[in-house]
Order: sequence, then C-alpha cells, then structure tokens
Amino acid sequence: MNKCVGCGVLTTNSLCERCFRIRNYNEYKKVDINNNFLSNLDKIGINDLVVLVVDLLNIPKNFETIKSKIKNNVILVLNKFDLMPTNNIDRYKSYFDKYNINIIDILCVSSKNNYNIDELYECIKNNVTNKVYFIGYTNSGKSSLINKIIYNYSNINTSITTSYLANTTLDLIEIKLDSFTIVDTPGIITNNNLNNLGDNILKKLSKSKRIKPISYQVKGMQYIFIEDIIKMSIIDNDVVIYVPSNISVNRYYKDKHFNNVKSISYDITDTCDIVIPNIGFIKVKSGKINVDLNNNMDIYVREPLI
Ligand SMILES: Nc1nc2c(ncn2[C@@H]2O[C@H](COP(=O)(O)OP(=O)(O)OP(=O)(O)O)[C@@H](O)[C@H]2O)c(=O)[nH]1
Ligand SMILES: [Mg+2]
Repeated sequence: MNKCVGCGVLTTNSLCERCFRIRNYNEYKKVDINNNFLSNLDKIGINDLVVLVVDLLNIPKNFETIKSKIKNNVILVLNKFDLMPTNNIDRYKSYFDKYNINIIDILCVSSKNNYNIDELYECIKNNVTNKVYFIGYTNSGKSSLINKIIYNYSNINTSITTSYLANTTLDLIEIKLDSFTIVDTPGIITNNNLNNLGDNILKKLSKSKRIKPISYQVKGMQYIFIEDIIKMSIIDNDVVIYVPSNISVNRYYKDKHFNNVKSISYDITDTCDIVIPNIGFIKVKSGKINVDLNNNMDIYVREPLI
C-alpha cells in the first residue's frame, strides 16, 4: 500500500479514488469522520516548528483544544486575508494576543492571492531545524498554503488535494524540501457548519469575494436574512454585516416565513460580533436579538474583530 499523495490515506495507487475524482472531475463528496484528528498533534517533536493556520472567517470559539497540544514555537498564520474588508492588520494581530501560546510571529496571508507567502517562507526558513508542521482547523487552508510554497520555492512536481468541504486531508503528508520538511496534517474539527450547509452555499463560499460590509440602522423590529440559512430578528440597533459579497443579504420590515431548526436569543450588553463560522459575522450594538437557523449550525458571540 502507498500513501495517497493528495490526502494521506492508504491506497494501492499514488492517488486515491476520492482525490482522483476531486482533481479530475471536480466531484466532491462529504466524508464521514468520527475522529477529530487531535491525536496527530502528539507526533510533533519537541524541536519541530509549528505553523498554526487560522481562517479569518472561521476563528475558533476557543483555542483550548489545540492549545494543550502545542508546546512548540508557533508561527500564527491568519489566512484568507483576501476576504477581509479592511487592512487593519494590527487589529487582527492583537486579537490573538490572548491565546497565550508561544507565538514567534503573526502573518496575515492569502494563498489565493499569493499575499505574504514570501514572508511566511522566510519566517519558516529562519526558525525551522528539521520539520515544520502545518496544523489548524479543517478548511483553514493548510494544504493550499503548502501547495503555494511547493510551487513557488521548489521543483517538486506534486500537490496536495484541497477542497471546499471539511476533512480533505485525512492523514499526515510529508513534503521534503531542500533544507526542511513540511508536514501537512488533517484539520481539527470544531463545528459542524460545513457539513450542515447545502452544496449551493458551499460552492458560493468556495468562490467567496472580498467582504463589503453592509450597515443597517434598524428602527423598530426588522428582519435580516442571510441566504435562506439565517434569519435575525432585531429591534432598534445598528448592525454591520460582514459576509462575502456573493452571499445574499436581505432586510425586511415585515416578518417572513422561515423554516427554522433552531432559535437562539441574545440579550447583548456591549457591542459584539455574532459569528457564523465559515460564513462571516455580524456586529451588533446592545439590545435583544433573535437568530433563527434553518440547519444545525453553530454560532457564537465574541468581542468585535473590526
Ligand atoms: N478566499 C480564500 N480561500 C482560500 C484561501 N486558502 C484556501 N482557500 C480555500 O479554502 C478551502 C479549504 O482549503 P484547504 O487547503 O483544502 O484547507 P485545509 O486546511 O487543508 O483543510 P483540511 O484538509 O480539511 O484540514 C478551499 O476551498 C480553498 O480554495 C485563501 O487564501 N483565500
Ligand atoms: Mg488539507
């Protein structure tokens, strides 16, 4: 048996059936995973370097799960910077101060736009002794970043499979470059949002365009729908919606039918973000807000990112 070069599973060929179909036919299939992949992080050696990749649209609610596994020096990489509406890098960086891991550098990058990849490569070269592990939550763009590094700085003719679904990488994948080895790891699962979204939304998200914030001054009771997946009922508030510009947002003055699966009420006391991981976030002022979701999505409240 070989390790699939695309995702790391054992296979008889160099590429497994799933990776072959993704790469040649754009055929994506959700994988059923009962493993949160955390135990892979036990393989990181004491002298290895860690690149922790965070998707700026899916900042995890808490870092505790991953934090307990990392005792190494960490380069914190804030990926998908191309989607962010402002270039307020210092604000994004200061947001992560509280994580209290051994961060040696923080970089905002975009593997899509090749933004800051030179800086990331230099930073790795300056700090690695042997292996650098790319770790993080599923779909944060670890494999895409590694592919960029392979393409930009080596003559190696290989690439790792990437996709808009969760759990694309299924086992460790080692790539030997001239002076160090990169190890890709399966992403840690923190929420079920990607598995709960329909294919049309997932496809839209995979073609996400830079966020153009939408501001609404809400007087009285109003209803904001994001696609057909979220309905927010809001009274007298100022809201700013940060979702990729190809995701549809509609405001209604009268209530409209919505097929809700769950409903969450917030009594907000200070300006905060209601975060819909993978989709975006909504900045709201103090007041009462009800959020209906039409599938079993996870949402949470945090201090404002912007
Ligand atoms: N807009 C944007 N999308 C990105 C960027 N980097 C990756 N993506 C997209 O994010 C999705 C996930 O990318 P992957 O590289 O497969 O993510 P991963 O972290 O390896 O995912 P797992 O293997 O499941 O842990 C894909 O749809 C990528 O095209 C980026 O810089 N900007
Ligand atoms: Mg991957």
